[in-house]
Amino acid sequence: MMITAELYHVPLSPFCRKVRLSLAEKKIECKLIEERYWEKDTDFLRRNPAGKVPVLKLNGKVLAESAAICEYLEEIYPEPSLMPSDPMERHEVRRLVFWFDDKFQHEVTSKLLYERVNKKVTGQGFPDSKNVRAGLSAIKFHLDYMAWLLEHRRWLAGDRMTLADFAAAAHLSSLDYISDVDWNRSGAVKDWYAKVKSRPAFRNILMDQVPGFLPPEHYADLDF
Ligand SMILES: N[C@@H](CCC(=O)N[C@@H](CS)C(=O)NCC(=O)O)C(=O)O
Repeated sequence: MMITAELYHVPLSPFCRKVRLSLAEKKIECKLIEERYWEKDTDFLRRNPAGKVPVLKLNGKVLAESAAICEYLEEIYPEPSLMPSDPMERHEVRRLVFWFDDKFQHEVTSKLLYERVNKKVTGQGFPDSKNVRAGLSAIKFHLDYMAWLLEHRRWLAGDRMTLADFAAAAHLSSLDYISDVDWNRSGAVKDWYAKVKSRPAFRNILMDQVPGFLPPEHYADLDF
């Protein structure tokens, strides 16, 4: 059966990027539709009453919440798999997906990306320097934690690439677009990101352009 997929998204949203990566890894072609979620369009709110992106329209079905979307994709398109089969290993993937989408989001992404980009795009004024300082300090702890994980494993959640790697790479790539990741802090994290970044599934994300924000040269460079 032919698959039809449309993703309502914004380019630098890590939640949208995680879904884009899952779709691309599973070779599901998807039409991207930019959604100005802050304008709270009624059609958009009908699709997702939470008023958040991503929203995926897949074969006529409307799906919301990035974790729920990715698990659904995994269930109906199990190959290539982004979840291990062992329950404890699945738990580790989910723990790390939440680590990035909850803790990292709260402590880093919202303090840097939202301050520097979302505020400007949505007309909410200038970055709060206190938040930016807090984000720049917190990202160091997170990079060190990733480095520690990668000392023991080939990928973040174990010896295979999983959804946890996509969740982390989605946040870090959005922050890299605004030059907020110090890749010199850990060779292990840099090598891991080089591996994820060089996957065909990542290509589309490296081509994103956000008007008013120019990415650094290394952003799309596989040999950064
Ligand atoms: N838990 C949601 C979070 C999605 C989210 O916060 N998306 C942001 C853009 S990065 C958004 O749409 N925010 C609008 C709002 O919170 O009203 C998910 O994983 O899908």
